[in-house]
Amino acid sequence: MSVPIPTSSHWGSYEVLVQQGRVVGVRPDPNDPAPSPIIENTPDAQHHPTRVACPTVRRRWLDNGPGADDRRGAPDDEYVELCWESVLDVLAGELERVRGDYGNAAIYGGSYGWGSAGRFHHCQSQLHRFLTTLGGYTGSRDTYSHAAVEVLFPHVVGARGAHDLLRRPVTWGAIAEHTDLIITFGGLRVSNTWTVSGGRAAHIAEPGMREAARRGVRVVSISPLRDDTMAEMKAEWLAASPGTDTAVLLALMHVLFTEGRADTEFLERYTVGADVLRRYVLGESDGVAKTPEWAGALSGLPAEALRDLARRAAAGRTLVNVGWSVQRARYGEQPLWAGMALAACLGQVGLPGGGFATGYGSMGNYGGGATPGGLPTLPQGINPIPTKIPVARVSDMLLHPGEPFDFNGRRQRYPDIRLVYWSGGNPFHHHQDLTRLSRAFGRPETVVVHETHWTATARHADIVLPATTTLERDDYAASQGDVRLRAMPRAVPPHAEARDEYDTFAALAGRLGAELAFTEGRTSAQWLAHLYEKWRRRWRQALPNFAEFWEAGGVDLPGRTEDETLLGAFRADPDSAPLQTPSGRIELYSATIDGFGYSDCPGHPTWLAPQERLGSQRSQTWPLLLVANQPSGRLHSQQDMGAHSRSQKVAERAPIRLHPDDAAVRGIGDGDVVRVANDRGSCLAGAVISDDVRPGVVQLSTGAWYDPSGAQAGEATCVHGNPNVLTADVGTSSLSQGCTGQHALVEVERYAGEPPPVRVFTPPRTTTASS
Ligand code: PGD
Repeated sequence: MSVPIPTSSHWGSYEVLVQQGRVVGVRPDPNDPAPSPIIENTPDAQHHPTRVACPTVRRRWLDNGPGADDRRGAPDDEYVELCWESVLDVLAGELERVRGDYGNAAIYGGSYGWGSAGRFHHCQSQLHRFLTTLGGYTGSRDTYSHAAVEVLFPHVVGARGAHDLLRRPVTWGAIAEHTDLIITFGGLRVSNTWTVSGGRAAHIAEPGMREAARRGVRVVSISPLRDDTMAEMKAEWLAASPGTDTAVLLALMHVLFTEGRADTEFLERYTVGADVLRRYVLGESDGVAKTPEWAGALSGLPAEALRDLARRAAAGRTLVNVGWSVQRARYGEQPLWAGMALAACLGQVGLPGGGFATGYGSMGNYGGGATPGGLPTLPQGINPIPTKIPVARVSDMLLHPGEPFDFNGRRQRYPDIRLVYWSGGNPFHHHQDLTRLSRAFGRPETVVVHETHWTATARHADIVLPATTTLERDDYAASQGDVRLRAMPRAVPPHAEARDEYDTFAALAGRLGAELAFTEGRTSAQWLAHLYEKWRRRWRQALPNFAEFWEAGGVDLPGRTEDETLLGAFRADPDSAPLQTPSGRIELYSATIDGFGYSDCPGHPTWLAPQERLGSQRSQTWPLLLVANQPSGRLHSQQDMGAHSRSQKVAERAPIRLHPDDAAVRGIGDGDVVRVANDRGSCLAGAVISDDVRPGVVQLSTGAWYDPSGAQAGEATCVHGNPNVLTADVGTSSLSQGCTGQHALVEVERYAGEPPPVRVFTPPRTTTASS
């Protein structure tokens, strides 16, 4: 007889069914209107052989001591199991050595990653708090998700406007009520809405989209993938060539300007730089008119369809949405800025259900209301080391210590990192050009990773400490805009010797004379109550105390807002509620950005032709454009061994979708193993032939565990299908330096012969200290 225990995760709240200390099944939360199938991955992942069982140290590091080592990540590497006390002594000694010899800035604790849901056991907060109590660390800033949004929009709509764009977008309810037309670049992908960083009580986006469709909201989806918008929305699919969205947006503005449909009153009152933009769009400043024919030649979309779309956009309430995937590419700032410019030309910014948005269809909480009152949060302290790198520049930092780089108007230098400390992220999933990343991970003297599983990142570490999963510890979860803070009671005992990271850091802090600073004298249980009560005191209205909250299994979040119109106050009165930009207006031309002098991010929305694009010089060698989007089988690389993720694999490998025409000329059939390659690397994948993919485009989602076991035999850089062996490690631009993992030019061929096995789901060779 199994016992249901409620839990929460980045992919929603659900129940795990527990029998004799093991998770044997899952059940959707009855209060979730659209549960995610990703929950089905949990039982396999929870008890998988790749769980890290004991504290381990790489044999070569143990034998040779700290130092650069280009064999980190070698598939035949050996690990040695040590007892907790010994490994903590070793690690504390190493932290002490690095701090003493090089200073705290030599420790990289940027540690990007989603880790797991839960407000207290949040990996990054725990690590940052720990390193801060030791005197600090080099950190990272912004995200792989949307760095271009984070850096660009403070220039365009001010800091508050940029915050609201991400945190307080118009709800799906308001869209259903007010919007006539959504023009969405990158679609509205349902599987992206299954996940929300931090956990989610209920999935609201999918029902929101259905309701909008039912109420007659029309959707035009500009994307290389038909199913980037769910069939029920009956979207018109404009299958643009990837990376040409800015050209399409400029052409839509061209129609508005030339046909007298641009809202000049709005542009005059609420924006600056409209004239600069207009002259550029009309070709007066550069001699190239951005006509629908011009954009049609780049995007492959019929000029008449663009003309018609611009007219329809001007005729009703229109919402322009640019999905985060679109900005996760070279020059990713441009479609965002051009999207805002189009909304401004339509004169609809600040109207209910109209204007500009970035994030519908990108994550599950977007359009679900806001929780401005915040959530219980573990304080991280103030890091005394000011150095922060743009998060996606990690390989550059490790490979080029001391060298300069540009970022958002500043010239900075990369620090000299000697120790990398990672917890709750998988850079060998999330970073681009993994061969280069592997080289970069060879540079530090020591790499430390806390992990639940033997990911590729753990296999690049010298010291690997086993962490408990969310199911093995008490916590509570909610995300931005959520409806309820949910208790997450421990469901099963810790796997083998896995420990809560709080206890690991407390023990390390104890060895380094910082125990009280880290723990403040509290146990985990006391922290949970303390953080909850601290948060509760902020609300005047009666909320249950911690014991009552825990007993009830949750509390509805107070202070939620649902009825806002983005930039509504600014629209109502731009003089009394100006934006926090230099002009107080929407900056369609930014003198600040122009002043940076970046050729890869000029002072107004500009068409810049990316190299990784159909029709580029490079595409003559690598003729197919790979879209490396977010997977629907799992969250990122998490629980890749789970049932739902496995159900999508083809011949054990990640599925790659090809258009029938592209498959036919290459002699590729459904289910074939294929080799996907370019000059950066190659991977094997399983072919799925589908006309949901635009011709010339192939789609291989991220997140298959990186498996370099066949590399030496020349089989492929990754035999399992991780697209980041193919993507370029280059920033969006000098402005944001964001991740550009979405697009890569490749060639695909049938794999001749017997494909090599996928070995990554077998843990690395481990021995005990005495053997
Ligand atoms: P995850 O697989 O979620 O990927 O990159 P991210 O690193 O967040 O990694 C989280 C890790 O945390 C997992 O390995 C998991 O096992 C571990 N973990 C879970 N719980 C715990 C815990 O309690 N303790 C510890 N120590 N570890 C834990 C995601 C990133 O990838 C993101 S956000 C985006 S948007 C990017 N998207 C793309 C893309 O679109 N295209 C490409 N090519 N590349 C991308 N990379 C980026």
